[in-house]
Amino acid sequence: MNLDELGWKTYSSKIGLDPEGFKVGRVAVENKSEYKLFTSDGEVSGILRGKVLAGLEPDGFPKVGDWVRFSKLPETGKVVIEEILPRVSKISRKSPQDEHEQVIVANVDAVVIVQSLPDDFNLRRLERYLVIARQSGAQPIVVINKIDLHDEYLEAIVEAKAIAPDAPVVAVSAQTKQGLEDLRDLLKPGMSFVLLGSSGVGKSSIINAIIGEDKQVTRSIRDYDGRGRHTTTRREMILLPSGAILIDTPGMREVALWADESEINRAFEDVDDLALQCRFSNCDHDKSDGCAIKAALDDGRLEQSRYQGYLKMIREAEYLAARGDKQKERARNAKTKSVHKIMHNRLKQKYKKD
Ligand SMILES: Nc1nc2c(ncn2[C@@H]2O[C@H](COP(=O)(O)OP(=O)(O)OP(=O)(O)O)[C@@H](O)[C@H]2O)c(=O)[nH]1
Ligand SMILES: [Mg+2]
Ligand SMILES: [Zn+2]
Repeated sequence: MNLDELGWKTYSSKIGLDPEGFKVGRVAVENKSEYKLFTSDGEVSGILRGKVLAGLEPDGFPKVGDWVRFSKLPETGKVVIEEILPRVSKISRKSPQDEHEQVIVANVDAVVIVQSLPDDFNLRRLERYLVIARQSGAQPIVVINKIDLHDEYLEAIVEAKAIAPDAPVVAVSAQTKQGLEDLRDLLKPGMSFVLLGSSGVGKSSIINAIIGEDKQVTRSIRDYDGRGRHTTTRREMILLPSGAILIDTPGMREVALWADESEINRAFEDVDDLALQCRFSNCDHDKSDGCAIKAALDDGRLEQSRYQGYLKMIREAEYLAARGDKQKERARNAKTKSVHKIMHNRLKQKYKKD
């Protein structure tokens, strides 16, 4: 492994860093207390220095895709992660447990959003994934899988393109390998990609089909009972022979947004453009006169379901924004407290010695 095979060139060109004088590696897997790192010396196991301090920051722990600086621990063969290098992108969602930001993976160049025919193709969900991708700083790519199960997949491509005009949309079958070349062409060497999508859409199968061996575990479709059991249980970085870097993830049950209003508006340019055409700048898009959105809903230029999906996301963003201020305050307090405690203990030690 050399650093460029891990995507260092793409990363460092964005961040302007030169690893001269320190050792860097990339987080390939997060285990409970250890991290599998890919480094120029191969695969190593890393533990985190300053775990307590890392835990005070909402996204202070290393995530798959992170570049880290490490030092060697003598004898054990393990290394210590000293620092997480700046992230150029991060995929975040709202944590199902505590409604904080949860970083799923870091430093990816593109998000491969996977849906499958016939049952998991859903435009409203696709819109949510597109907002997540936009918010992350990575490019979206839309993959429609299992086209062997559905003859009318061309329609699905047209529908997906309509709501993701600036993203490549490819239709594939991981089983028959149809369309796979189109996807492979998008997976450029040295670039990092994360596959996102519901459980069972075939994310791991696509990775296996691309590398041509059954590396990732997949499950027989008979075993899918709709209760949302995941086959893939952890995020994992996989280096393709072609030089592209993929991250497989467990299916998301709920696409909980961590996004702000401006990113949502960018993903809904059509709605945003309409709002600019309303007669009054403070239009409520409900009872106001001369509302361009209402007009477009009436004559079918804007689909009701798309508009409702948009409103729902905006409400979620407003809720998060309102909570965000409180959370920041709490995090600040927690940090001050712990720093005080550390100072206090140091003083106690000092006076003991004196
Ligand atoms: N017919 C057909 N079946 C497929 C295709 N791709 C995947 N499958 C099947 O769909 C099932 C789920 O595939 P996985 O690759 O495990 O799905 P996943 O998205 O990785 O699921 P999680 O790891 O649980 O998130 C398996 O039984 C696959 O064999 C396809 O293109 N066509
Ligand atoms: Mg999987
Ligand atoms: Zn209006």
